[in-house]
Amino acid sequence: MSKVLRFGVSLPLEVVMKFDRIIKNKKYENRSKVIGDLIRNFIVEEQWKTGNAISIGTINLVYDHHKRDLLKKINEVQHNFYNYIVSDTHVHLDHDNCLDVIIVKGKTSKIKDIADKLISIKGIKFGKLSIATKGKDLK
Ligand code: NI
Repeated sequence: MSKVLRFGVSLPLEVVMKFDRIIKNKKYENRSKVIGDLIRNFIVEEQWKTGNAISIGTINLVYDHHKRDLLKKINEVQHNFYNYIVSDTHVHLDHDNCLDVIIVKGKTSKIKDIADKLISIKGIKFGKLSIATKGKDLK
């Protein structure tokens, strides 16, 4: 198990009171877990900025499958970057609309590039990239 360091934080009372209300609503048991999560998020976000960190991400795409050439273009982008694509799950939302959840793994800069290429395809109604971390360097 890794060593633990305790440290004090000084904040205005009203900030702490608001913070405590929020963490109570979010079902956290104590401040340490929340502050730890915030610090880990901060570390991961800083790693993304370098673009070199190996990350895992999900790209959500919502589109009308009747749109001309749309499926072909989505497939083309994925085949162009096949070694970064972990999986592609397709959900038929209704008669017209589909959701693709594409899991990608690789350098953060490449993941963002692939997401931009997919989301910018004409006919995509909604597109969003969510990047996570592989968690390897986090305790
Ligand atoms: Ni469908």
